[in-house]
Amino acid sequence: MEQTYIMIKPDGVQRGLVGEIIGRFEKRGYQLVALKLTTPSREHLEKHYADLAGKGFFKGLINYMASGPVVAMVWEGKDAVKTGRTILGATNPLASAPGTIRGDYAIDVGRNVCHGSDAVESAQKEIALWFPEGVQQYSKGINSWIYE
Ligand code: YYY
Ligand code: MG
Repeated sequence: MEQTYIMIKPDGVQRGLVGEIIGRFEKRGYQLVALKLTTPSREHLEKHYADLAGKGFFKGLINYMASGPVVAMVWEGKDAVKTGRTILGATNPLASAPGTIRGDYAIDVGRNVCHGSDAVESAQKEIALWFPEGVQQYSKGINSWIYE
């Protein structure tokens, strides 16, 4: 089964959106296989966002992401990476449809509440970076009511 790295950013934690965001993935049918509340170092965030190091917004992005605890999670299920991005909405919240997390709860791109891996390969890298200890493996009896 595919896994994706989903993170509630410091603004999502401060604004009390943790339960709401987790609930959307749970209710959709995805399975939580790793979860922690952690305040990442700038060095760790620079690794996570290494692909964006040349961008003008990079310094602001690192400052924002280092400003408080984040909720780091791994969600597992069919097509988890692409569907995870659909659940989050577009990078710019003003371009996100209502019904998505960003479309319901955010306005500015630099305060867009959540992160989701953009490809299976980046998901694997991000999961290894945030959960070097590994994730949980367990089966849920409800799966036969979610998957045919
Ligand atoms: O994957 P996603 O989070 O949707 O967007 P990325 O292009 O990977 O950028 C990561 C992060 O950077 C984005 O969630 C907000 C911030 N950002 C920004 O502050 N200003 C931009 N013009 C683009 C991205
Ligand atoms: Mg991205």
